[in-house]
Amino acid sequence: MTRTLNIAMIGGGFMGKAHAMAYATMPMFFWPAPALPCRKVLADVSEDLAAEGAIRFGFQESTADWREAVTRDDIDAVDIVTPNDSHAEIAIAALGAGKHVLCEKPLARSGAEAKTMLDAARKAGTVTMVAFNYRRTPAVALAKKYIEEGRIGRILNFRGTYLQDWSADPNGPLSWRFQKEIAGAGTVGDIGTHVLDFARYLAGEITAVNAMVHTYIAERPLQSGGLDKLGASDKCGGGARGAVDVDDEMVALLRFENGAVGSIEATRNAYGRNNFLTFEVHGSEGSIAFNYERLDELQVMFADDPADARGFRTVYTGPAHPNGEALWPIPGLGIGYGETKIIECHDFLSAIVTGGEAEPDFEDGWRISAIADGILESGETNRWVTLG
Ligand code: NAI
Ligand code: SOE
Repeated sequence: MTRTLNIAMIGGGFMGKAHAMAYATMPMFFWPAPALPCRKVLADVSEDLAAEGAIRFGFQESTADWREAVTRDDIDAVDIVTPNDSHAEIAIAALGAGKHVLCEKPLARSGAEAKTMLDAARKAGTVTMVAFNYRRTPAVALAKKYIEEGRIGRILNFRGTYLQDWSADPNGPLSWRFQKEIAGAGTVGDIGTHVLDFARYLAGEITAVNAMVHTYIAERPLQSGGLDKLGASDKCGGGARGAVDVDDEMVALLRFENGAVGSIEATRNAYGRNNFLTFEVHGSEGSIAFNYERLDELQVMFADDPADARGFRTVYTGPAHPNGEALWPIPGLGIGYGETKIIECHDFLSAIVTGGEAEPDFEDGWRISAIADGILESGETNRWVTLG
Protein backbone atom coordinates (compact mmCIF):
# COMPACT_ATOMS: atom_id res chain seq x y z
CA MET A 1 0.00 0.00 0.00
CA THR A 2 1.25 3.50 -0.79
CA ARG A 3 2.80 5.13 2.26
CA THR A 4 1.42 8.43 3.60
CA LEU A 5 3.83 11.21 4.55
CA ASN A 6 2.58 13.97 6.84
CA ILE A 7 3.62 17.48 5.83
CA ALA A 8 4.00 20.57 8.01
CA MET A 9 4.13 23.64 5.80
CA ILE A 10 5.44 26.89 7.26
CA GLY A 11 4.13 29.95 5.41
CA GLY A 12 0.98 30.48 3.41
CA GLY A 13 1.81 33.07 0.73
CA PHE A 14 2.73 32.74 -2.95
CA MET A 15 4.86 29.63 -2.46
CA GLY A 16 2.41 28.22 0.07
CA LYS A 17 -0.12 28.19 -2.76
CA ALA A 18 2.31 26.57 -5.23
CA HIS A 19 3.47 23.85 -2.83
CA ALA A 20 -0.02 23.05 -1.53
CA MET A 21 -1.23 22.65 -5.10
CA ALA A 22 1.66 20.25 -5.76
CA TYR A 23 0.83 18.11 -2.72
CA ALA A 24 -2.82 17.95 -3.77
CA THR A 25 -2.18 17.01 -7.40
CA MET A 26 1.14 15.12 -7.49
CA PRO A 27 -0.49 11.66 -7.18
CA MET A 28 -2.88 12.53 -10.03
CA PHE A 29 0.15 12.84 -12.33
CA PHE A 30 2.66 10.42 -10.82
CA TRP A 31 0.84 7.12 -10.31
CA PRO A 32 1.67 4.99 -8.52
CA ALA A 33 2.85 7.87 -6.36
CA PRO A 34 6.03 7.40 -4.31
CA ALA A 35 3.95 8.41 -1.27
CA LEU A 36 0.67 10.14 -0.58
CA PRO A 37 1.35 13.56 0.92
CA CYS A 38 -1.03 14.45 3.72
CA ARG A 39 -1.39 18.22 4.25
CA LYS A 40 -1.33 17.91 8.03
CA VAL A 41 -0.58 21.32 9.52
CA LEU A 42 0.03 24.83 8.22
CA ALA A 43 1.85 27.46 10.33
CA ASP A 44 1.82 31.19 9.73
CA VAL A 45 2.57 34.30 11.80
CA SER A 46 -0.88 34.54 13.44
CA GLU A 47 -3.67 32.10 14.31
CA ASP A 48 -6.01 33.88 11.89
CA LEU A 49 -3.61 33.74 8.93
CA ALA A 50 -2.75 30.12 9.65
CA ALA A 51 -6.42 29.12 9.93
CA GLU A 52 -7.32 30.93 6.71
CA GLY A 53 -4.33 29.34 4.93
CA ALA A 54 -5.26 25.87 6.19
CA ILE A 55 -8.80 26.18 4.79
CA ARG A 56 -7.63 27.62 1.51
CA PHE A 57 -4.75 25.18 0.95
CA GLY A 58 -6.40 22.06 2.34
CA PHE A 59 -4.43 21.48 5.55
CA GLN A 60 -6.11 19.58 8.38
CA GLU A 61 -4.81 21.84 11.15
CA SER A 62 -3.27 25.27 11.66
CA THR A 63 -1.01 26.93 14.19
CA ALA A 64 0.79 30.21 14.87
CA ASP A 65 3.64 28.24 16.48
CA TRP A 66 5.89 26.78 13.79
CA ARG A 67 8.13 25.20 16.48
CA GLU A 68 5.29 23.04 17.64
CA ALA A 69 4.48 22.08 14.05
CA VAL A 70 8.02 21.02 13.08
CA THR A 71 8.67 18.95 16.20
CA ARG A 72 5.40 16.97 16.28
CA ASP A 73 5.91 13.19 16.30
CA ASP A 74 3.38 12.67 13.53
CA ILE A 75 5.16 14.97 11.06
CA ASP A 76 7.49 13.37 8.47
CA ALA A 77 8.54 16.37 6.38
CA VAL A 78 8.70 20.12 6.88
CA ASP A 79 8.21 22.49 3.95
CA ILE A 80 9.60 26.01 4.47
CA VAL A 81 7.88 28.64 2.32
CA THR A 82 8.54 31.72 4.43
CA PRO A 83 10.71 34.75 3.58
CA ASN A 84 14.45 34.11 3.68
CA ASP A 85 15.20 35.36 7.21
CA SER A 86 13.37 32.45 8.85
CA HIS A 87 14.67 29.58 6.66
CA ALA A 88 17.68 28.77 8.86
CA GLU A 89 15.91 28.81 12.22
CA ILE A 90 13.01 26.68 11.01
CA ALA A 91 15.18 24.22 9.06
CA ILE A 92 17.63 23.69 11.91
CA ALA A 93 14.78 23.04 14.36
CA ALA A 94 13.11 20.61 11.93
CA LEU A 95 16.37 18.77 11.20
CA GLY A 96 17.07 18.61 14.93
CA ALA A 97 13.72 16.83 15.29
CA GLY A 98 14.75 14.32 12.60
CA LYS A 99 12.46 15.65 9.85
CA HIS A 100 13.03 15.71 6.10
CA VAL A 101 13.13 19.33 4.88
CA LEU A 102 12.16 21.03 1.64
CA CYS A 103 13.22 24.69 1.79
CA GLU A 104 12.46 27.47 -0.66
CA LYS A 105 15.31 29.28 -2.36
CA PRO A 106 17.62 31.00 -1.66
CA LEU A 107 18.54 28.53 1.07
CA ALA A 108 19.59 31.41 3.34
CA ARG A 109 20.54 35.08 3.45
CA SER A 110 24.27 34.32 3.10
CA GLY A 111 26.71 31.47 2.56
CA ALA A 112 27.58 31.50 6.27
CA GLU A 113 23.93 31.15 7.27
CA ALA A 114 23.40 28.39 4.69
CA LYS A 115 26.42 26.54 6.12
CA THR A 116 24.72 26.31 9.54
CA MET A 117 21.79 24.61 7.77
CA LEU A 118 24.09 22.24 5.90
CA ASP A 119 25.81 21.29 9.17
CA ALA A 120 22.42 20.51 10.74
CA ALA A 121 21.43 18.49 7.67
CA ARG A 122 24.60 16.41 7.79
CA LYS A 123 24.00 15.71 11.46
CA ALA A 124 20.36 14.74 10.89
CA GLY A 125 21.05 12.55 7.85
CA THR A 126 17.52 13.14 6.55
CA VAL A 127 16.53 14.22 3.04
CA THR A 128 16.97 17.89 2.22
CA MET A 129 16.02 19.74 -0.93
CA VAL A 130 16.15 23.39 -2.04
CA ALA A 131 13.21 24.44 -4.19
CA PHE A 132 15.03 25.49 -7.37
CA ASN A 133 12.06 24.20 -9.31
CA TYR A 134 12.94 25.60 -12.73
CA ARG A 135 15.52 22.85 -13.28
CA ARG A 136 12.58 20.40 -13.19
CA THR A 137 11.05 21.88 -16.35
CA PRO A 138 11.15 19.00 -18.90
CA ALA A 139 12.98 21.19 -21.46
CA VAL A 140 15.70 21.96 -18.89
CA ALA A 141 15.97 18.30 -17.88
CA LEU A 142 16.24 17.45 -21.60
CA ALA A 143 19.13 19.93 -21.95
CA LYS A 144 20.84 18.17 -19.04
CA LYS A 145 20.29 14.78 -20.74
CA TYR A 146 21.80 15.99 -24.03
CA ILE A 147 24.82 17.38 -22.17
CA GLU A 148 25.31 14.16 -20.17
CA GLU A 149 25.06 12.09 -23.35
CA GLY A 150 27.77 14.26 -24.92
CA ARG A 151 25.40 15.44 -27.66
CA ILE A 152 26.88 18.96 -27.66
CA GLY A 153 30.42 17.86 -26.79
CA ARG A 154 32.63 19.71 -24.34
CA ILE A 155 30.96 22.71 -22.72
CA LEU A 156 32.59 25.96 -23.78
CA ASN A 157 30.21 28.70 -22.68
CA PHE A 158 27.15 29.09 -20.42
CA ARG A 159 25.08 32.30 -20.78
CA GLY A 160 22.16 32.84 -18.43
CA THR A 161 19.71 35.64 -17.70
CA TYR A 162 16.87 36.28 -15.29
CA LEU A 163 15.13 39.51 -16.31
CA GLN A 164 11.95 40.77 -14.61
CA ASP A 165 9.94 43.99 -14.46
CA TRP A 166 7.41 43.47 -11.64
CA SER A 167 9.46 45.89 -9.54
CA ALA A 168 10.68 48.29 -12.22
CA ASP A 169 8.19 50.93 -11.00
CA PRO A 170 9.72 52.91 -8.08
CA ASN A 171 6.21 53.19 -6.61
CA GLY A 172 5.96 49.47 -6.03
CA PRO A 173 5.92 48.85 -2.26
CA LEU A 174 8.95 48.21 -0.04
CA SER A 175 8.16 44.55 0.62
CA TRP A 176 10.49 42.09 2.34
CA ARG A 177 12.28 41.43 -0.97
CA PHE A 178 13.84 44.93 -0.78
CA GLN A 179 15.08 44.61 2.82
CA LYS A 180 18.52 43.11 3.41
CA GLU A 181 17.69 42.01 6.96
CA ILE A 182 14.92 39.77 5.61
CA ALA A 183 15.97 38.92 2.06
CA GLY A 184 19.76 38.86 2.47
CA ALA A 185 20.26 40.25 -1.04
CA GLY A 186 18.14 41.63 -3.87
CA THR A 187 18.32 40.46 -7.44
CA VAL A 188 21.43 38.39 -6.74
CA GLY A 189 19.77 36.25 -4.07
CA ASP A 190 16.17 36.28 -5.29
CA ILE A 191 16.53 35.51 -8.99
CA GLY A 192 20.29 35.36 -9.65
CA THR A 193 20.38 32.15 -7.60
CA HIS A 194 17.95 30.45 -10.04
CA VAL A 195 20.41 31.15 -12.89
CA LEU A 196 23.30 29.94 -10.74
CA ASP A 197 21.36 26.71 -10.18
CA PHE A 198 21.01 26.31 -13.97
CA ALA A 199 24.71 27.09 -14.44
CA ARG A 200 25.89 24.48 -11.93
CA TYR A 201 23.30 21.90 -13.06
CA LEU A 202 24.24 22.18 -16.72
CA ALA A 203 27.86 23.34 -16.84
CA GLY A 204 29.38 22.25 -13.53
CA GLU A 205 30.93 23.88 -10.50
CA ILE A 206 31.75 27.60 -10.56
CA THR A 207 35.22 28.52 -9.28
CA ALA A 208 35.43 32.31 -9.73
CA VAL A 209 33.18 35.30 -10.40
CA ASN A 210 33.66 38.92 -11.47
CA ALA A 211 30.56 41.08 -11.17
CA MET A 212 28.94 44.48 -11.38
CA VAL A 213 26.10 44.92 -8.88
CA HIS A 214 23.89 48.00 -8.71
CA THR A 215 20.83 49.49 -7.01
CA TYR A 216 18.88 51.86 -9.30
CA ILE A 217 15.77 52.23 -7.15
CA ALA A 218 17.04 53.27 -3.74
CA GLU A 219 13.74 53.97 -1.98
CA ARG A 220 10.14 52.81 -2.17
CA PRO A 221 6.80 53.51 -0.45
CA LEU A 222 6.40 51.72 2.87
CA GLN A 223 3.83 48.92 2.82
CA SER A 224 1.59 47.65 5.53
CA GLY A 225 1.43 43.90 6.11
CA GLY A 226 4.04 41.27 5.45
CA LEU A 227 2.94 39.49 2.27
CA ASP A 228 4.90 40.46 -0.83
CA LYS A 229 2.37 41.60 -3.44
CA LEU A 230 5.21 41.62 -5.98
CA GLY A 231 4.65 45.19 -7.09
CA ALA A 232 1.62 44.47 -9.19
CA SER A 233 -1.46 45.61 -7.33
CA ASP A 234 -0.31 48.04 -4.73
CA LYS A 235 1.34 51.12 -6.19
CA CYS A 236 1.37 53.62 -3.34
CA GLY A 237 3.37 56.65 -4.48
CA GLY A 238 1.94 59.25 -2.09
CA GLY A 239 2.91 57.88 1.33
CA ALA A 240 6.08 57.66 3.40
CA ARG A 241 9.08 56.06 1.73
CA GLY A 242 11.85 53.86 3.07
CA ALA A 243 15.34 52.89 1.91
CA VAL A 244 15.99 49.86 -0.30
CA ASP A 245 19.25 48.31 0.91
CA VAL A 246 19.60 45.51 -1.64
CA ASP A 247 20.68 45.34 -5.30
CA ASP A 248 18.32 45.36 -8.28
CA GLU A 249 20.77 44.80 -11.16
CA MET A 250 23.64 42.34 -11.61
CA VAL A 251 25.97 41.24 -14.40
CA ALA A 252 28.67 38.63 -13.71
CA LEU A 253 31.36 36.67 -15.50
CA LEU A 254 31.83 33.06 -14.41
CA ARG A 255 34.71 30.62 -14.54
CA PHE A 256 33.87 26.91 -14.33
CA GLU A 257 35.94 24.08 -12.86
CA ASN A 258 35.93 22.25 -16.22
CA GLY A 259 37.52 25.20 -18.05
CA ALA A 260 34.27 26.61 -19.48
CA VAL A 261 33.52 30.33 -19.28
CA GLY A 262 30.18 31.97 -18.70
CA SER A 263 28.12 35.03 -17.91
CA ILE A 264 24.88 35.71 -16.09
CA GLU A 265 22.61 38.72 -15.76
CA ALA A 266 19.75 39.37 -13.38
CA THR A 267 17.61 42.48 -13.14
CA ARG A 268 14.35 43.75 -11.70
CA ASN A 269 14.32 46.75 -14.07
CA ALA A 270 13.79 45.11 -17.47
CA TYR A 271 10.48 46.57 -18.66
CA GLY A 272 8.89 44.09 -21.05
CA ARG A 273 10.61 41.07 -19.53
CA ASN A 274 8.35 39.13 -17.18
CA ASN A 275 9.97 35.87 -16.21
CA PHE A 276 12.78 35.94 -18.77
CA LEU A 277 14.82 33.10 -17.29
CA THR A 278 17.07 31.86 -20.06
CA PHE A 279 20.22 29.95 -20.82
CA GLU A 280 22.29 29.18 -23.86
CA VAL A 281 25.01 26.54 -23.66
CA HIS A 282 27.59 26.30 -26.42
CA GLY A 283 29.57 23.07 -26.72
CA SER A 284 32.24 21.80 -29.08
CA GLU A 285 29.55 19.75 -30.93
CA GLY A 286 26.44 21.90 -30.72
CA SER A 287 24.32 24.38 -28.78
CA ILE A 288 21.20 24.37 -26.61
CA ALA A 289 19.00 27.34 -25.70
CA PHE A 290 16.00 27.74 -23.36
CA ASN A 291 13.67 30.57 -22.38
CA TYR A 292 11.21 29.94 -19.51
CA GLU A 293 8.70 32.28 -21.18
CA ARG A 294 8.35 29.44 -23.75
CA LEU A 295 8.92 26.65 -21.26
CA ASP A 296 7.74 23.75 -23.42
CA GLU A 297 10.44 24.41 -26.00
CA LEU A 298 14.14 23.58 -26.22
CA GLN A 299 16.19 25.06 -29.04
CA VAL A 300 18.92 22.70 -30.25
CA MET A 301 21.56 22.67 -32.97
CA PHE A 302 24.03 19.84 -33.45
CA ALA A 303 27.28 20.51 -35.33
CA ASP A 304 26.74 17.47 -37.57
CA ASP A 305 23.31 18.62 -38.73
CA PRO A 306 23.23 18.59 -42.58
CA ALA A 307 24.70 21.73 -44.14
CA ASP A 308 21.31 22.70 -45.59
CA ALA A 309 19.58 22.45 -42.19
CA ARG A 310 21.99 24.27 -39.95
CA GLY A 311 20.48 26.48 -37.27
CA PHE A 312 18.43 26.09 -34.13
CA ARG A 313 15.36 23.87 -34.28
CA THR A 314 12.63 23.57 -31.66
CA VAL A 315 11.93 20.42 -29.68
CA TYR A 316 8.46 20.60 -28.07
CA THR A 317 8.68 18.64 -24.85
CA GLY A 318 6.21 15.93 -23.94
CA PRO A 319 6.02 12.36 -22.64
CA ALA A 320 9.19 11.32 -24.51
CA HIS A 321 11.28 13.66 -22.42
CA PRO A 322 12.63 13.53 -18.87
CA ASN A 323 10.07 14.67 -16.28
CA GLY A 324 7.49 14.77 -19.07
CA GLU A 325 6.34 11.14 -18.87
CA ALA A 326 3.89 11.71 -16.03
CA LEU A 327 2.46 15.04 -17.21
CA TRP A 328 0.27 15.28 -20.32
CA PRO A 329 -0.02 12.58 -23.02
CA ILE A 330 1.10 14.54 -26.09
CA PRO A 331 3.66 17.31 -26.71
CA GLY A 332 2.32 20.81 -27.24
CA LEU A 333 -0.52 20.67 -24.69
CA GLY A 334 1.62 22.96 -22.59
CA ILE A 335 2.73 22.95 -18.99
CA GLY A 336 3.07 25.82 -16.53
CA TYR A 337 4.75 26.87 -13.32
CA GLY A 338 2.55 24.47 -11.30
CA GLU A 339 3.89 21.39 -13.08
CA THR A 340 7.48 22.25 -12.12
CA LYS A 341 6.38 22.23 -8.47
CA ILE A 342 4.51 18.94 -8.93
CA ILE A 343 7.69 17.31 -10.28
CA GLU A 344 9.69 18.86 -7.42
CA CYS A 345 7.19 17.42 -4.90
CA HIS A 346 7.43 13.99 -6.54
CA ASP A 347 11.25 14.01 -6.44
CA PHE A 348 11.34 15.12 -2.78
CA LEU A 349 8.91 12.41 -1.65
CA SER A 350 10.67 9.79 -3.80
CA ALA A 351 13.99 10.54 -2.11
CA ILE A 352 12.31 10.12 1.29
CA VAL A 353 10.73 6.75 0.53
CA THR A 354 13.75 5.30 -1.29
CA GLY A 355 16.23 6.61 1.27
CA GLY A 356 18.05 8.34 -1.57
CA GLU A 357 19.39 11.86 -1.93
CA ALA A 358 17.41 14.73 -3.33
CA GLU A 359 18.85 17.28 -5.72
CA PRO A 360 19.55 20.14 -5.30
CA ASP A 361 20.16 19.48 -1.61
CA PHE A 362 21.37 21.75 1.20
CA GLU A 363 24.96 21.32 0.02
CA ASP A 364 23.97 22.71 -3.40
CA GLY A 365 21.97 25.46 -1.69
CA TRP A 366 24.97 26.40 0.43
CA ARG A 367 27.30 26.48 -2.61
CA ILE A 368 24.86 28.70 -4.50
CA SER A 369 24.57 31.08 -1.54
CA ALA A 370 28.38 31.21 -1.31
CA ILE A 371 28.63 32.05 -5.04
CA ALA A 372 25.99 34.76 -4.54
CA ASP A 373 28.13 36.17 -1.72
CA GLY A 374 31.11 36.12 -4.10
CA ILE A 375 29.11 38.10 -6.69
CA LEU A 376 28.16 40.72 -4.08
CA GLU A 377 31.79 40.93 -2.88
CA SER A 378 33.10 41.28 -6.41
CA GLY A 379 30.54 44.01 -7.07
CA GLU A 380 31.94 45.95 -4.13
CA THR A 381 35.64 45.36 -4.73
CA ASN A 382 35.67 45.36 -8.56
CA ARG A 383 37.84 42.25 -8.43
CA TRP A 384 37.59 38.57 -9.37
CA VAL A 385 36.53 36.52 -6.35
CA THR A 386 37.78 32.94 -6.18
CA LEU A 387 35.38 30.53 -4.50
CA GLY A 388 36.60 28.00 -1.95
P1 NAI B 1 5.03 35.70 0.61
O1 NAI B 1 5.35 37.03 1.15
O2 NAI B 1 4.01 35.57 -0.49
O3 NAI B 1 4.53 34.70 1.76
C1 NAI B 1 5.28 34.44 2.92
C2 NAI B 1 4.37 33.75 3.93
O4 NAI B 1 5.15 33.34 5.05
C3 NAI B 1 3.27 34.65 4.47
O5 NAI B 1 2.08 33.91 4.62
C4 NAI B 1 3.82 35.11 5.82
O6 NAI B 1 2.83 35.52 6.73
C5 NAI B 1 4.53 33.83 6.26
N1 NAI B 1 5.57 34.00 7.25
C6 NAI B 1 6.51 34.96 7.33
N2 NAI B 1 7.35 34.74 8.37
C7 NAI B 1 6.89 33.61 8.99
C8 NAI B 1 7.31 32.88 10.13
N3 NAI B 1 8.36 33.25 10.84
N4 NAI B 1 6.59 31.79 10.49
C9 NAI B 1 5.51 31.39 9.78
N5 NAI B 1 5.09 32.04 8.66
C10 NAI B 1 5.76 33.14 8.28
O7 NAI B 1 6.43 35.05 0.15
P2 NAI B 1 6.68 34.03 -1.03
O8 NAI B 1 6.71 34.75 -2.32
O9 NAI B 1 5.78 32.87 -0.88
O10 NAI B 1 8.21 33.61 -0.72
C11 NAI B 1 8.51 32.65 0.26
C12 NAI B 1 9.84 31.99 -0.09
O11 NAI B 1 9.71 31.35 -1.35
C13 NAI B 1 11.01 32.95 -0.22
O12 NAI B 1 12.17 32.34 0.27
C14 NAI B 1 11.13 33.18 -1.72
O13 NAI B 1 12.45 33.51 -2.13
C15 NAI B 1 10.71 31.84 -2.28
N6 NAI B 1 10.10 31.90 -3.60
C16 NAI B 1 10.48 30.97 -4.51
C17 NAI B 1 9.92 30.92 -5.76
C18 NAI B 1 10.37 29.89 -6.75
O14 NAI B 1 10.10 30.05 -7.93
N7 NAI B 1 11.01 28.82 -6.33
C19 NAI B 1 8.86 31.89 -6.16
C20 NAI B 1 8.52 32.83 -5.10
C21 NAI B 1 9.12 32.81 -3.87
C1 SOE C 1 10.19 37.47 -7.53
O1 SOE C 1 11.34 37.92 -8.17
C2 SOE C 1 10.01 35.98 -7.72
O2 SOE C 1 8.79 35.59 -7.13
C3 SOE C 1 11.16 35.16 -7.11
O3 SOE C 1 11.18 35.26 -5.70
C4 SOE C 1 11.03 33.72 -7.54
O4 SOE C 1 12.10 32.95 -7.04
C5 SOE C 1 10.94 33.62 -9.05
O5 SOE C 1 10.82 32.31 -9.44
C6 SOE C 1 9.75 34.41 -9.55
O6 SOE C 1 9.91 35.74 -9.14
